[in-house]
Order: sequence, then structure tokens, then C-alpha cells
Amino acid sequence: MAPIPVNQQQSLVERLLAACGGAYTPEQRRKYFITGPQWAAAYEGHAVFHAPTRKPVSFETVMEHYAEIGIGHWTTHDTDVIPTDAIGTAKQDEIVGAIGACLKKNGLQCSMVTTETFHHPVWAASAAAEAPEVRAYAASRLANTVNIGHELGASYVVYWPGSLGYQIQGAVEEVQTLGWFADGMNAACEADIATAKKMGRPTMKHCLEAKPFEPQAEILLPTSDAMLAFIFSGLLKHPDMVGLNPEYLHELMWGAAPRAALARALMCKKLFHFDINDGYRLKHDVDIAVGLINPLDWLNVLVLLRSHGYNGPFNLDYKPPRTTSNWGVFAVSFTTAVDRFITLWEMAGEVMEDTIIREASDALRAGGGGDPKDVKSIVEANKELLNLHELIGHRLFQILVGAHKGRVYSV
Ligand code: GLT
Ligand code: MN
Ligand code: MN
Repeated sequence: MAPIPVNQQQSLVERLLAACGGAYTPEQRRKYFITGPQWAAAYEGHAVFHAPTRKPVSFETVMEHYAEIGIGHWTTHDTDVIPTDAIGTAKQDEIVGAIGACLKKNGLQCSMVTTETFHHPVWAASAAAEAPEVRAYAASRLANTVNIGHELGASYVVYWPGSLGYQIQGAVEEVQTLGWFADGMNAACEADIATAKKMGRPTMKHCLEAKPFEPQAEILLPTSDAMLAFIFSGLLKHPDMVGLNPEYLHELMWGAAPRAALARALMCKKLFHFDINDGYRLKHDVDIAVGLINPLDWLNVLVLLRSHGYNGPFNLDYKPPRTTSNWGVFAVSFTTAVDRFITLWEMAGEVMEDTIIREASDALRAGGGGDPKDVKSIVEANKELLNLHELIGHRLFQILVGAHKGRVYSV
């Protein structure tokens, strides 16, 4: 093949994307509670070892494209659009006004806001640092974000305490630091209660997001399970307002089964919000788009969420790869991520209705009829029935590749 001139590359990508087929319309996409972060679309491809590969993108552009694609909700850090120095000033009001107008113009809703407590030098020793003025500043930033959320009509606030930890062991007193972190959460919840009352709005759902490592070497609340313990520790004044925002990859990063981690959150009625992406076990936070690495596991995750009636947001917290252009971020990356999610969601519905899986699961629950007082008879009675575990796995694979609908390979 001859080299493809730059001015023909977009049309080539468009033609191949259309040839893939299976795309949903914006109207179909809008039926799902899919939320698009400002930071994901504006990610320039930079990292510790990487220079950016893309140019900056404004919130206006992000919103326009989200609306076009059919992503109905927008999410943001306080400082994604408002510079840190403008926080709490008249400039903030002006920017929040412009954000609100742009959301309206594009028919979008802001579903979630989150405070940046990891990037700025003030967070070098975390938002729950020893210095009281850092903690006072953190409390005011959290309260300010809650107020921005109310102003923009959001229902969720996310907290990712990635800086809550240390590089050097022994320097930080963990129990005290966790107490200070709880003080911050309490300040945020109290601010929420006051503002909600003033504005006649419901209070928001406050969602903790865990990541096992990065950017600190050791993290004080590294997993969703640690956060559940924190929520029920007695340190929070309003534990009912606080739940989880698990991220799929963050659970894989410590070697967990994401579906089991989500099940524990469901068990505690604390699955409020969900960051969707993909990646590899026991590696760093690559934030690859949903379904590209572990589609079978993703199918199973969605079966669990659908069967338990999860109706919270699915936040596209991933990073379009560095190999994708500014144009490709919206033309290829977000469209295909949303479409894979919808396909997996609908497939999960097929799994739930599949007569083979249903009969196999019912039979397993019925058991083989052994005598509970005779261990040998229990083993004997269930011996052949338990083949169904592997058969269910095979059927899930068939559903994933379409074999249940007659897709065959001639050999
Ligand atoms: C950061 C982190 C994400 C969190 C964001 C919310 S910030 O990008 O890696 O997983 O969801 O603060
Ligand atoms: Mn996340
Ligand atoms: Mn991540």
C-alpha cells in the first residue's frame, strides 16, 4: 500500500469506522446514564515519560462533541475549567455561569463534580496534611465544589484521595491522618446540607474513589473495601450521605476481581457511582477505554449490576490513547467506548434471559438432593451437577462472540 497522505487519513478512518458497523444513534446513546468527564476529553496524552500528543481542548468543544455523540452528562474537577487562583472569586462565578449556559445550549446536564486534591503543590502532603491551614483550605475547597455542584444541578460529588498517603514511611501518623480526612468529608457534607436547604435541592451523593497506588507510594485508603471500613468507622457525621465511586481498573490494579469488589459495595448499599474503563491486573493506571481488554469480565460485571438494579452513572473515566488525534478523541474514541458499553449492557440483558444459563443456575440452586448429615452423600449427589459451572462459563463466551445467535466458523 502506498503512504496515505495526511489529508486522506480522516476519511480513511471514517470509512473503516463505518465499515465496522454496529454504531448507535445519539438518541439511543442518551438513554443510558453515561457521563463524560471534562478531563478525559481534554487529556493531552502526557505522563511522567510522555510529552503531550494532542492540543488543549476547551469545555465548550468538549460539551459540543458530547452532545453530538449522545453523551448526555458532563462531569468535572473544580479546576478543570476554573484556574486554582480564581477559586472562590468573582471570576469563578463568571466561569460557572458560562459553564451553565454552555450546558444548557447543548442540552447537557452536569451530573458530578469533584475537587482536585492531588495536582497542585498545596497538596504535597495531601489534603489531610499536618499543617492546619492546608486542612482549612481543603475544607473550603470541598465546600466550594459542593456549591458549584448545586449551582450546576449535579447530584454526585466524587473524592479521589490519591495523595492521602506517603512516599516515606514513618513520617505520617496514619490514624490521625484518617481522622483529619474524615474532618474534610464532614465539612463537605455539612456544606452540602446547608446549601441544599438554602436552594431547596436534595443533598448530593458523596462518593469515595479508591486507587491502590499512585501518586503516593503508599495510600491510606487503597481499595473500595478500605473505604467501606472508613465509611462505617464512626468518624463520619453523615455516613448515610457517603458511598463509593469504584473504578473498574483501580480494583484490577490491586489484583481484585472487580465484580466481587462491586458486589461488596452493593451488599453495603454503597455503590453510588461507577468509573468505567479497562486495563491490566497489577499494573499502573493506564485507563484504557471500556471493554478493550477484558470484555468477558465486563459482561459479567454488567450482569451483576443489572441484576441488582444499579441505576447510577457510568462515568467514562478513561484516557484516549496517545496515538489518537484531537479529531479522533471524539470521532473514534468516545463513540466506540460508548457503543461498546451499550453493547455489553444489552448483552448482559441477554445473559439474564438466556434459558440455558437460567436452567443451569436454577438446577445448581436446587442442588443434587444429598443428605445434609452425610458428607459423602452430599458430594456424590452434586458431582455431575457441578459440571454446570464450566458450562455456564462456556455459554457466557458464546454470548460474547455471538455463537448463541448462530454465528459459526466452518473448519
Ligand atoms: C484522576 C484519577 C481518576 C479520578 C479522577 C477524579 S482524578 O484522573 O486517576 O481515576 O476518577 O478525581
Ligand atoms: Mn476514576
Ligand atoms: Mn484510573
